[in-house]
Amino acid sequence: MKKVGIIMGSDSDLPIVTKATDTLKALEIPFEVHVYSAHRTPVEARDFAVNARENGFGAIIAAAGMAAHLAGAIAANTTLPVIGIPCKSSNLDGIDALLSTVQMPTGIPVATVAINGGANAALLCAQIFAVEDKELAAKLDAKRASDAAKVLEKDKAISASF
Ligand code: RP5
Repeated sequence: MKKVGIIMGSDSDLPIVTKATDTLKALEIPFEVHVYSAHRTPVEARDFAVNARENGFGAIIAAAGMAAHLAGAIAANTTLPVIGIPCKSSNLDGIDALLSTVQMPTGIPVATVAINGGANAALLCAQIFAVEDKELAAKLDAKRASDAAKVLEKDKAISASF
């Protein structure tokens, strides 16, 4: 199976990235994690993206906050799918990162998840990989069913309490 590359702009983004790594671990999808910044280490960020396909990656998650150009800068240097996680790391509550990540110009797409949406970024990678992987698709179906069962349990409990 291809690997997921996870890049974060700063180690301060790690709590959000952990939601993605936990999800990938649960689905047994291999991944690598790095700290490369579009602004502080632009050469390393670019090199990672340029070589990602050859290095066995099938998708890249880029997590960054503030003026979050990381996902876009990665996407500019690869045609692998890039999923951006806007991180809430300033007084603007992540709206700055959300707009910086989602508003990509035509030709260089970034699939942007919710502010701090680490788990969904991993699930989207899994769904991309599952297009060609029936075993992984079955795991995703099982997770959906288990998540739904948990909600219905909560429904029962709440409903019974009134
Ligand atoms: C962004 O600036 C990082 O992705 C992080 O979310 C934010 C703050 O970085 P630090 O100052 O905590 O390193 O580039």
